[in-house]
Amino acid sequence: MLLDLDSFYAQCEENVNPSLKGKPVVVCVYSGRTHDSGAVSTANYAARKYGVKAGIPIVRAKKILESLDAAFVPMNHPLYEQVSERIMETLRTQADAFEQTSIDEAFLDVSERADHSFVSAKDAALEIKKQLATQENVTASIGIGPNKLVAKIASDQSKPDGLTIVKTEQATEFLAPLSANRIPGVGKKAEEKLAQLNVFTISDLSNLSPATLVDAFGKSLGAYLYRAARGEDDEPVRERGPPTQFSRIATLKQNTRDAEDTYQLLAELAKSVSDKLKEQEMSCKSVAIIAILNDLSIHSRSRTLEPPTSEVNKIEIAAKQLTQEFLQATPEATLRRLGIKASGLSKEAGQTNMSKFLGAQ
Ligand code: TTP
Ligand code: CA
Repeated sequence: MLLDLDSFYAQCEENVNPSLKGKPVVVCVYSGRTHDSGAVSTANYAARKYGVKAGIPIVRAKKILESLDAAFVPMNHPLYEQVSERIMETLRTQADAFEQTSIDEAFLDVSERADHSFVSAKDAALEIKKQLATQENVTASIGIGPNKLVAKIASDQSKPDGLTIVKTEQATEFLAPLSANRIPGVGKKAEEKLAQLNVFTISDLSNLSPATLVDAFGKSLGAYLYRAARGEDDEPVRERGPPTQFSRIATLKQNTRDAEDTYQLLAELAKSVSDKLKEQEMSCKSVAIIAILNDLSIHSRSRTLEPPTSEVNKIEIAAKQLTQEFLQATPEATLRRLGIKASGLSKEAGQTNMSKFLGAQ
């Protein structure tokens, strides 16, 4: 399964500022040179309808949307990172193997838990969509296929909020009419070369011999394209590098600005984060709370723990203190959701083994 969040930065902005809902929203990277100079980072689907998309100048986007009540918002990367981290953390728990490929995209191998059934995989995808909608109020487009290549191409088939399932025996038929540039790795240059060979669709590509492809693209890319045209791919879904943080987040029973109202939830979140650290035999150097207020703004406060720890009590105490301090320092804040993030992770190496060893004596 490949999951790709729809117009990701724009959805994050809409959730922080619900007055944007329904309007064309354009997320802008201002270069700072003149008032409007810079480029569009992304636009929601209401703006895309008119041709506004990533990469075009802000000035052009403003012209296109001139007569509409469009919103132009500056890029707020820390916000998108926080939302992404929370979503990825949830998704990771839904897969046998998980591979995040960008801030808003991930592969989930669900083969085992779906019992190798595409019907069960579809149910899993619908469940994930529902969870994303209720927990984060975002939509995603999902592709399901027999391998990463087909899942990725399928995820691009229907957007936004799409779900495209391509079973093993449907793969070649599904791919045949699609433009060859839908194959990941086929950029402008490869596309031009393919056009010279009279190749426009994946079906055209599948008619080229291995020798022709290797001649044109070299051994590695040539062989890849030969297999891709047939829907063949055996790259495993795998976690990239060790995790750098664990976070857990939940909604309070009711909005509050009384620290004591949050203690039970913080205790549960601390337990969950601590369990995860222990399971991975890791400790954290830093604990943060993530506070989402009733206006949906996101705030975070962190503290260093010396020495690094995975102990539930230490994490819980730090989180409670951070929450108290945050509420005291922010009189207008009313909490809606609360999370705990453990970061600065390291393997609990020699020391634990030594204490285990001493404990066993
Ligand atoms: P994408 O997944 O490519 O785009 P998207 O999520 O906005 O839209 P889609 O519904 O088509 O998936 O990229 C993810 C985020 O990366 C996007 O929200 C903004 C950022 N981005 C840029 O800042 N500049 C770019 O040129 C692109 C393509 C993306
Ligand atoms: Ca996306």
